[in-house]
Amino acid sequence: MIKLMDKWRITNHLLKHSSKLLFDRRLSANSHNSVFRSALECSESLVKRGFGNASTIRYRCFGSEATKFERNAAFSTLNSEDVSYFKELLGEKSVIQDEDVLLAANEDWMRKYRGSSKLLLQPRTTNEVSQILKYCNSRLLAVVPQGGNTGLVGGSVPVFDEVIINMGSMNNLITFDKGSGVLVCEAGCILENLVSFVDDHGFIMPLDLGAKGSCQIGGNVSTNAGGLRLVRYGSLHGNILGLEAVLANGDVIDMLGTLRKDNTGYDLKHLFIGSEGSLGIVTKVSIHTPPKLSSVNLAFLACKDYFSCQKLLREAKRKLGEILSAFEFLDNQSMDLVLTYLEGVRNPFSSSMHNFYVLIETTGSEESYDREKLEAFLLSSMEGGLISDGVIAQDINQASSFWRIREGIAEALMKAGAVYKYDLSLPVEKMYDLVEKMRQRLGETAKVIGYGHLGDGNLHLNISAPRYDDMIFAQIEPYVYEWTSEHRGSISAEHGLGLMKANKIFYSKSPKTVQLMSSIKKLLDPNGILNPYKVLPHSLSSH
Ligand code: FAD
Ligand code: 2HG
Ligand code: ZN
Repeated sequence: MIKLMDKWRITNHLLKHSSKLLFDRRLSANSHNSVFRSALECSESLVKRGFGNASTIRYRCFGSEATKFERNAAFSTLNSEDVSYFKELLGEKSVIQDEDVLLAANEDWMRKYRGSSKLLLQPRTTNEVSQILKYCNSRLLAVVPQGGNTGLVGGSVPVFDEVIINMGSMNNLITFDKGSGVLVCEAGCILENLVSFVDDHGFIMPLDLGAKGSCQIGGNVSTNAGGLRLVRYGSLHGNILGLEAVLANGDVIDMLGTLRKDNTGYDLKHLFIGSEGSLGIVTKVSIHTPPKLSSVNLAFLACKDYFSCQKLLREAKRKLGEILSAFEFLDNQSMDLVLTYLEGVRNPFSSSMHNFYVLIETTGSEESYDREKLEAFLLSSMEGGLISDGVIAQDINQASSFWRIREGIAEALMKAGAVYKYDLSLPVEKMYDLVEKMRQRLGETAKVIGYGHLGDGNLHLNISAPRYDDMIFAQIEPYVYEWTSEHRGSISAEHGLGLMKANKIFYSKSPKTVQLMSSIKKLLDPNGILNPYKVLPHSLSSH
């Protein structure tokens, strides 16, 4: 699907490559998939840490303070009758007690959080999910809904012995309207498969993220995942037209509408978007997919300082407006990490002396118009000194290699050792001050790297150290949350609160808001069996 290529007329030596290819992200998606798999493989080598088992009543996790709290004593413990019930309901094959499978499902992608569940269930229908939850609720068995298990806040794995309800077997497409682009599918569909499917029909998914090869649309909806295209298509609160969810008592709530407009009272689907499996299990979703446009360009640019990145963003929003589809940034330290730890990744620039890098993607329908716009923008940005070097992807491979640098940072961090991960919304002007402050605080003890979705004001602050260390941790928290709160930011821009930040919610939400959230939780899940210990502070969620 590689399309025509035109000469980029600007001869300015700063932009070294003067041509570009229109490219198709589906191809690059395939390469990301293998990138992602290798990330999982690489994490195999990380040292295993033993913590969090059902016989003890403490749970310790790295990356947030060494949290100690008790298993909710109101919950029952799984017995053989429960297992027999599930086997009768789902069939033997969908009731998993195999130790190796459980080991993987008990542990998150970063290998920071580990539970000790003894049972994983794989429902195939909404009715099965409903029967499972009805039974668990009556027995007071706690559960954790699990999608692709790529979450980064410890939300997708059990804390103690919760039953894992894995949604991977609910992976059917239900309908696709080729006129409106409305896709209705089951929650366990893998994002990348949906990307390919709609692409074949001339549409694109309105979200894209590095974990696309494993994450599921139900997981995306439940975390309200942001990713690389939010700057263009907005959040899932806008793109999800409807969903079906099963409540803790087994009631199936059908909100699977496909309309763009529906103001018939409270729009309850929004409660399930971003609630991280704490209010219900999402079983089906209806999503609006925009038409795929023919003209896509990707520029990898170098900037001398953060101020230039900021200014470039302002200019891009003004001058590229309707064709801007991604605006991502990474600092020099992020680039170093990727070059050091990922095989086959090359710096697009011969000099490695740049302080910041920006990826700008444009997507439009009129090749010559889009090209002229981008050229004019890059030219004026160079003349204005905002860009110190730049390269435009010449073909699909080059475009993939640029995205590989940006999307590979999380994987490189995993390879580098221990990582403290923060996902913050901040005013763009202030964002990088925090990275610098953290560098001052940590000195030589750890590497501080900053990158993220600059176009959305979303910083991914990561602190990388050879091993987890309480002294390092004490320099990071609570400072990072206090600073974010002082600057009226959010302590979770897109990853959610999960277990990591359940007790930190007050940094971003007022007590009354949290109280109302807790009342909603109690209304929908009075026994608190759905993803306990996550999202809400433990003081409010314990029974
Ligand atoms: P899981 O990790 O399995 O679950 C996440 C949460 O949702 C858990 O609380 C779980 O209980 C709940 N859940 C899952 N499925 C359901 C369901 N059907 N019903 C109810 N609750 C459910 N995130 C971003 O926002 N933007 C990014 O750019 C991004 N990039 C990433 C890159 C990499 C390499 C990795 C590893 C992760 C990235 N993430 C990103 C985080 C993660 O991929 C997203 O949060 C994703 O949406 C999680 O989907 P999942 O299917 O893996 O869900
Ligand atoms: C990304 O944008 C993901 O690459 C991961 O959200 C962020 O690793 C992180 O901190
Ligand atoms: Zn991100």
